[in-house]
Order: sequence, then structure tokens, then C-alpha cells
Amino acid sequence: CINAKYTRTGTRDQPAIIRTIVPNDKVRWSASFNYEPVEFTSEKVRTSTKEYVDRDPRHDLTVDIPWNSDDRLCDRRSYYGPYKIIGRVPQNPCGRTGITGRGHLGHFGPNHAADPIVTRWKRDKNGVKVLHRRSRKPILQFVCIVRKDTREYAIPGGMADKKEKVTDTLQREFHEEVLNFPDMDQDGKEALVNTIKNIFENGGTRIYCGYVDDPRNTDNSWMETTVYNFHDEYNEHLALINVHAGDDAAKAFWQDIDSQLSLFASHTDFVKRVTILHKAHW
Ligand code: RP5
Ligand code: MG
Ligand code: MG
Repeated sequence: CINAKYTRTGTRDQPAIIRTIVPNDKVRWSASFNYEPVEFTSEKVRTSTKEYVDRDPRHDLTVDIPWNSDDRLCDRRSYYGPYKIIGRVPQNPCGRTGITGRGHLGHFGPNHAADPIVTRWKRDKNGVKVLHRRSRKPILQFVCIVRKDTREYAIPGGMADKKEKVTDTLQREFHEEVLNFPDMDQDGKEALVNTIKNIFENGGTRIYCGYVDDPRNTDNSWMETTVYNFHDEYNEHLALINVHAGDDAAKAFWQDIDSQLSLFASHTDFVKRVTILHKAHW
């Protein structure tokens, strides 16, 4: 697990909730700790009647959620294997987060997402790879967004819709967040959709699957993701896309990758893994 202890929750539009402070050596459930976390489930989640938002089994004993299984509407399995159910709700397998309830997340237990890291080499005007002046390694660029909620730089990923396959989530989110072309004609859009479909379904490398140290995580609800890298080695297809922000993105652009990058949640770690894969500058 990455660190489960995140010091804040909330988004730009919703107030931050102060978490109980959990020292690093008290994050594991096995560490004894006088722990009285704050309970918090946002108004939006609590009052939602949407099918993909859980009802609270602690408040309604008729609610019977098929924990640790794929109930076809929602995959409730964790990459960490079976999680414990305590007091009728799941326990975060990565430990204490300083807050109970669901916070801003719709599901108790794992909330699954997918993250596409689309990369190309930084090249000069002659098409030659640009080497970093200190490391002498080539510089990778990835499609980056600024999230509308926290204003942080991030991978254009998103939550899996009900019944959705990871490959579909990756494509849908990439389209929604960075391929907003209001002026492009129908033929142009279709050609682009087909190019991306082909690459996303045939050419990706899985980089990571598991827990995300997301600011929305709680002791009962947490984010898990599957990260894929789609790399355009010769600037033939993905590298030629001019990205434009759409949906949850305030901005979208090609960003040089470097160890100074500070990204949302665990995204810096995911991007670093891609630089290792391609032997790029970090
Ligand atoms: C992170 O939140 C995941 O890695 C993914 O990038 C994102 C999904 O949430 P939304 O972007 O849909 O808010 O934990
Ligand atoms: Mg998103
Ligand atoms: Mg989205």
C-alpha cells in the first residue's frame, strides 16, 4: 500500500474536513492507538438516490451489500484481496485515514478508477529527442490536466462507470477530459476516436493496479485504480493530438516529466514508473 494517511479531504467546492491526526507509525490497524476519528459523509452522497451510490447499511438494516464480490453493477473486489467488514461496513486495508464514513465517495469499500498516461518524447524542431542537460537522458512528456476540484496537476483519469471494463473507462475518461474539440467536424472527430480506440485497445502497458492515496479516502471507502501507459515512440499518432480541456479538467496540455512534478494523489508515483519503463529522465 501507498500511505493511507492523508491529511485533508474535500474539494474546491466543498469544505475541507479536519481529520484526526494519525502518526505514520499508527496507520496500520494492528498498531494500538487511542483513535476517535471524525465521521463524515457529504450531503451529496448521503442524500443521493442514484443507483451507483450505496445506501448506508449502518442506518438501514435491510441494505445487504455483496462485499468482496462483483455484483455486476459494481465490482466490490479489492486488489488487496478480501477486506474486513466491521460494524456492517468495510475497513480500509491500508489503515487509518483519520475519518470514517464515505466522505465524497459513492461506494463503501473500493471505488475503482482508471488512469491513462499518454506519453511521447520531447523533440526539437528537427525531430531529435531532447536530452536533459544534467541526466543526459531523453525527456518524456505526458498528457496532463489541471483538475477542476483541487486545481492540482493530474493524469486525466476517472471513476469506472457501473459494469464498465477498464479499457472502456480509460478511453471514455481520456475523451471526456482532454479531447474537447468544439470546432472539429464530424469526420475529424470520428477519425480521432478510431485512432485512439485502436491504440488504447491494442497498445497499452499496465503500470500499476491498487490503492491510490486519494484525498477522498476514508476508513470505510477508498480509491483503487488501474494505470496504463500509451506511448507514441515515433510521434506518429497520439503525439500529434492537440489536447483541449473538457469535463472535469480546467486545463489540458503536454507536460515535461521531471522529479520536480507534484501531481494529485499518487499520480507522481505512477508517472515515475513510466519514466523507469522508458529509461527516460526523472
Ligand atoms: C484518483 O482519482 C484516480 O487515480 C483517478 O485519477 C481519479 C478518479 O476520480 P475522478 O477524477 O473521477 O474524480 O484517485
Ligand atoms: Mg477525473
Ligand atoms: Mg472524468
